[in-house]
Parts: sequence; structure tokens; C-alpha cells
Amino acid sequence: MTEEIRCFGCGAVIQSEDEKKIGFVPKNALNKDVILCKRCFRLKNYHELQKTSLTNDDFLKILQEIGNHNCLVVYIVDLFDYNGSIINGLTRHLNNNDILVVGNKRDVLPKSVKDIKIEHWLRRQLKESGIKPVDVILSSAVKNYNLDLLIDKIEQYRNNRNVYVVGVTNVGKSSLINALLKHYSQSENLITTSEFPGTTLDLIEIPLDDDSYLYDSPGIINEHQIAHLVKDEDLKIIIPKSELRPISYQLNSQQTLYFGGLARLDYIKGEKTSFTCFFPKRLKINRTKLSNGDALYNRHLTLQPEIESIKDINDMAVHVFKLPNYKVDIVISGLGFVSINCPGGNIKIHAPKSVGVFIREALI
Ligand SMILES: Nc1nc2c(ncn2[C@@H]2O[C@H](COP(=O)(O)OP(=O)(O)OP(=O)(O)O)[C@@H](O)[C@H]2O)c(=O)[nH]1
Ligand SMILES: [Mg+2]
Repeated sequence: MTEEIRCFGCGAVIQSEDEKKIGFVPKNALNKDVILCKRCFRLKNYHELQKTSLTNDDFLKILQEIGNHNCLVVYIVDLFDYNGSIINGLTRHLNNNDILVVGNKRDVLPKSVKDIKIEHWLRRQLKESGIKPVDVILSSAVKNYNLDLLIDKIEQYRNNRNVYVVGVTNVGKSSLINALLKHYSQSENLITTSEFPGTTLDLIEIPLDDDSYLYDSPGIINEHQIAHLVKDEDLKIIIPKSELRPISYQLNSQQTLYFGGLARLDYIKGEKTSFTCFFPKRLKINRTKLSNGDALYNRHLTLQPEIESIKDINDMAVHVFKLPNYKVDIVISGLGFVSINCPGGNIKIHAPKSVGVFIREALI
């Protein structure tokens, strides 16, 4: 890295010239040992976000820079939103560097599911994405889960090389590094984290030993992430902070469930059946008759949160599923999933166009 002074919170190069640009610190505050820029200070203390203008090209440059070093890459994915965690062309950018995959936010998935099942599922997903990791582990930055294992695996695979932590925005890269810092060095200087996508702005260097470092990196934007569609103040509703709480609805055909104003499930055809919904606790689920469904959405303000750019339910993408004769989850990527066992039943999902909707063998 260059000799410039960088913000400890987000990695931006510190400057005192332009208050509106990233990395601003007033001249009289430049003499501290650990420097935090104005944006990180306001995020930490007032939970207020100064928007930045970094583009995906900036992030790709950082990935390519990582690809130019012989290093261990720790690729963090969000277990709650695997689809939203994919970085297109990851292995190409990284030039065959070793990749250790960490499935973070384990705490959000139900405790009743065994880790080994989630790990096998994650390995299958990675194989489909063409990623061949040296190893896969599960973690939770908020519950300090598997931190020892993470450290051991990093040590095992890094062979004295530097370590780069990469992933799309909001998967918990900085939170996980902070958890390690708190746990192992009782450090009070923590990296900035927040529910706003795009918190970290550049590489942040953390010494591992005398001659190697671990680097946090800014998250790549994956437009499939639902977090990019909702208003900043609604991010708290959709980013789960704890285990998803299952709520079961007994639905007759021709009934509809709205997940806030963000997505909808129509039960088109089938016997009366239980639909078990796993969504963040703060997201309200509304049940209505299918015949009222469109009107309820188009009235607005009834279903919250909403996506400002989608004024009419017909502007959402429609996904139709015929259910197989075993239990499945219908996943609305980054929002939640519905478990159903209803052989032959017909389901229709409305969701924003960029958001992945798919069916999988039930996790629970
Ligand atoms: N439930 C849960 N939430 C987590 C976990 N790790 C991070 N989060 C939350 O996810 C959000 C994003 O966390 P960050 O650590 O800022 O994510 P990041 O990957 O560094 O994001 P960028 O810097 O934007 O790339 C915050 O609201 C965190 O509290 C976890 O293990 N479990
Ligand atoms: Mg970060």
C-alpha cells in the first residue's frame, strides 16, 4: 500500500481540502494516532450516511490488484442471500489465488438446521458458480461463531502470505474482521460497519504478524441484492439481525401473502396447505384474497416498506412454480423464504425484476 494516511474506518485516503469528498478530516484533527474520516464519524455517532460515488470499476480495480498478489483470499458470502453474494468472474479476477469461503450470518438461519447440511448446500452452490475453494466454513460476526475455526483455517492456508477479505457489499466483511479484532487483540479501533451497502471504501490494512497483513476490502455491488432497491431508512427492516422467525399461514387456493410491499406470493391452485414463512422479524406479512391483491398494492402506503420506483404490481417480475412431491422452499433472494409441502400445487411470486426467485429442496 502507499504511504498516504488512510481512514481506519473505511480505508479512504485522508484529505483536508474538500468536505464533500471521501476521506475528509479537518486539518486540526490530523494529529491523532488513529484517524477516522468525517463520513465514518457521522456513521458511527449519528448513523447518518454521506453518499459516495464509487463505481463498480473502482471495486473491480481493487479485485484485480488482489489478483496480482500471491495471497489467500477469504471470500465472504451471506448465507441468507447466496444469490446476492455472487461476484461475477471472481476466479478470473483473482488469478487462481487460493480462496477460503466463509458463509457468514449463520445466526440468521434456523438453529434447528445442522451446520453440515448448510455447508453441503453451500459447497453445491459454489460448484455451480464455478468456484473451487480450498475450504468452506460457516460463521457469524454478531454471535462470534466459529471465530477460532476461522483463524485456524486462515493460518492453515495462508502460508505466511497476506490475506484479502472480499465479497459483495453488506455480507459482513468488516463486521467479521472487527469480531476477530475484538476477540484476539481487544482492539478498540474498529472498522466502520453499517446496514448501508458500500460502507468500506478502500483496502484497510491490519497487521497479522511482523511481515504480513490482512486487508478488508470494499464490497462489490451485486444488483441482485434487494438492499439496493429499498430506501435507506427501510434497510433495518430487511437486513435480519437475528434468527428468522417462522410464521405459518394455512392458505386456501386463491389467497395471497404480501411481504411488506416488496414481494408477494399467490397460492393459485391446490389443497388447503401450510405455508411457513421465514422472513426478518420486522417485515410485516399481510394476507389477502388473490382477487384483492393488485388493488391492495396499487393503493400504496398500505404495504410497507415499498419500492419507490415500482408504482404498479405489474411492473414486478412474475415467477410461476408447480410444486414437486417433496417439501421445498421458495426463496426470494435477500428477503426470505417460504417452506411448502404441497405436491402439484401452483404458486406465483411477484418480486422486483432484479431480485432472484427460485425453488430449492427445503432447508428445514
Ligand atoms: N445477523 C447478522 N448480521 C450481520 C453479520 N455480519 C454482519 N452483519 C450485519 O450486516 C450489515 C453489513 O455489515 P458490514 O460488516 O458493514 O458489511 P461489509 O461486507 O463490510 O459491507 P461493505 O463495507 O458495504 O462492503 C450490518 O448491518 C451488520 O450488522 C452476522 O454474522 N449476522
Ligand atoms: Mg465493510
